[in-house]
Amino acid sequence: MTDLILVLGDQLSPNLSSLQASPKAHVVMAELYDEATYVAHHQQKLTLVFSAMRHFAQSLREQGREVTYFAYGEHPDLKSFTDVVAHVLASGDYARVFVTEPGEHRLTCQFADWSTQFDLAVHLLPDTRFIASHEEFKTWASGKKQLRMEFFYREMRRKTGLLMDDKDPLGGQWNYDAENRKKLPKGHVLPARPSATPDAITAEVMALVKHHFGTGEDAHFGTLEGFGWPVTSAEAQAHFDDFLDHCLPHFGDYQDAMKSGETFMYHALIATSLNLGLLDPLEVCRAAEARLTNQQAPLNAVEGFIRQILGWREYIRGIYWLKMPDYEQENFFDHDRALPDFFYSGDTDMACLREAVEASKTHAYAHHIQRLMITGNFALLAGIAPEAVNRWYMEVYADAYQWVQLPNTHGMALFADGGLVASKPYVSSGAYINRMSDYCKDCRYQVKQPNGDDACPFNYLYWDFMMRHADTLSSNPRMGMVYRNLDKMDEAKKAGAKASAAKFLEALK
Ligand code: DLZ
Ligand code: SF4
Repeated sequence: MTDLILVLGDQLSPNLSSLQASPKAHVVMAELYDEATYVAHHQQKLTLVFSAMRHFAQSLREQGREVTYFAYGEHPDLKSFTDVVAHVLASGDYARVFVTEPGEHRLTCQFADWSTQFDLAVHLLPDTRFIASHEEFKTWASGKKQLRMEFFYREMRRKTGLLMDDKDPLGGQWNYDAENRKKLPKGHVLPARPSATPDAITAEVMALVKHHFGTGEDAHFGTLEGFGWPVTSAEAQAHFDDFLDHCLPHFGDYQDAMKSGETFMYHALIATSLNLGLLDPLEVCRAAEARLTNQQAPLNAVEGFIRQILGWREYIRGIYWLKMPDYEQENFFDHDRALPDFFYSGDTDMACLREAVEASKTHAYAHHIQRLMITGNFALLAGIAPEAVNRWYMEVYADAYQWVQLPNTHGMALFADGGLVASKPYVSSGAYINRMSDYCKDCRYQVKQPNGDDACPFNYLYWDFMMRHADTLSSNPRMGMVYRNLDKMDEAKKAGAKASAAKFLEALK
C-alpha cells in the first residue's frame, strides 16, 4: 500500500505541504478539460500552466518520485480532478490521499466529499506557501468593523521583521505610497525585460494549445506568439534577479505610471511565478530588502514592492477565504450591463483602453494601474455586471486564479462588495489618466472636454456615475470633496454629462 498525492497546476513548489507529508508517495498530475475551460483562459495562460506542470513533473521524477502525468487529451474521459483521482485509485492499492488545499473555492467543494466517495482517508493540507495562515487572518479580522490592508500589512511587517527597526517601521513610516506616483519623464528609456525562450516542452504545449484552444469560433482569447513567461523556478529566479538589478530602484517612483507601447514599465512581472509556486513570497521580500540594506535601491521602492507581496497579496487571499462563497454574488451598485465587445477585440477609439486590451491580448498581462484605473475604472463607471468583469479578468491574465483575481476585481476595482476592500470606489475622469500617462495625446477624444461627442468618455461617465449613485456614496467621508464639487457644478453641465453618458452607453456594444 502506498499514498497518493494530487498536485494541482498552481502547486509547483518542492516544499508543498502534500509532498512533504508523504515523501515516498505516488504523485499524480493532470491537464484537465474542466480546469482549462471553466473560464476560457488566455492561450498563454494555458501554455504557462501546462508547461510549468510538465517541467515540475520532470523535476519530481529526477528527484526519484513516481509521477503519473496525464497530458491534455490523452485520456479525454478524465475531465475533472475527481475523475483523475477515482481513476488512479481504481488502478492501485492506496492507503491515503494527500492534497494541499486548492486556491479556489469551487475546488474545495469538489474535494469535500472525497473521503466518503472513495472510502479512504483524504487529507486536505494547509497551503503553507503563504505568509499568513487562514487562522491568522481570521484572528486579525475578528471583531473589526473595517478590514483595511494597511493595518494587516503592519501586522505582517511585525511578524516577519521585514523593514523593521526593532518595533518601529524602518525610516519612521510604514507606507511610502505618496512617493510612488510619478509620471514617466519625457524621453525616459525603460530597460529591456527578459523573455524566456520556449524549450521543447513549451513548444510542444504551444502546439497543443493552438490545436485545442486556438482555432475556430470558440478559440480562447490572446496570441501565443511571443510567449515568454518563466516555466521553471530557475527561469523565474533569473527574471526576478533581472528585476532586482534593473527595475527595483525605479519601481517605487513609477509604480502608477503608464506609457504607450510600454506594457511592463518597472513592474516585477513575478505574479505568474508566485501564483504557480515557482517563487516563494517571503524569499522575494527578503531579496528586495537586501537591496535596501546594500544601498542598491531606495526605501520607497523596496517598501512599495514588499507592501504588494507581504501586505496586499496576503490580505487579498485572507479576504477571499473569509468571505467566499457569498462574496462573488455581491453587486453593491446592481450593475448589469453586458461587457462591451472591445474588451476582447480592442476595437475602440479610446486609446487608453485599446492599449490595455492589446497588452492583455499580446502578453496575457497588463500592469496594476492599467487593470485598476483603465479597464476596471471603465467597467465600474459604465456599470458593467461584476460577474462579466470578473470572468474577463480570470480569462485574460496569466496570473489570475480566483483567490487573487476576485477580491482585486470585485472588491478593489468594482466596489461590488460595498467597500470591504476599498474605502471608496477607485474611479477617475480622464484627468487622472492624462496625468499618469501619455495616452491622451494620440486619442481621438479630447481629455479636457467635459461633454459632447468628442469629449473623453471617462469625463462624463465619471460625473454620471457620481450622480447615479449619490444616495449611496455621498455620505462616504472619502467622497466629500467629489460631492461638494458636484454641488457646485452648474445644472447645464450636469445635464450635459447625463446626456453624453446616456448616448455613449446606449451605443456601447
Ligand atoms: C489554471 C489551471 C489550468 C488552466 N489548467 C489546469 C490543469 O489542467 N490541471 C491542473 O491541475 N490545474 C490547472 N490549473 C490550475 C487550477 O485551476 C488551480 O489549481 C486552481 O485554479 C486553484 O488555484
Ligand atoms: Fe483615455 Fe480619455 Fe485619454 Fe482618450 S482622452 S486616452 S479615452 S483618458
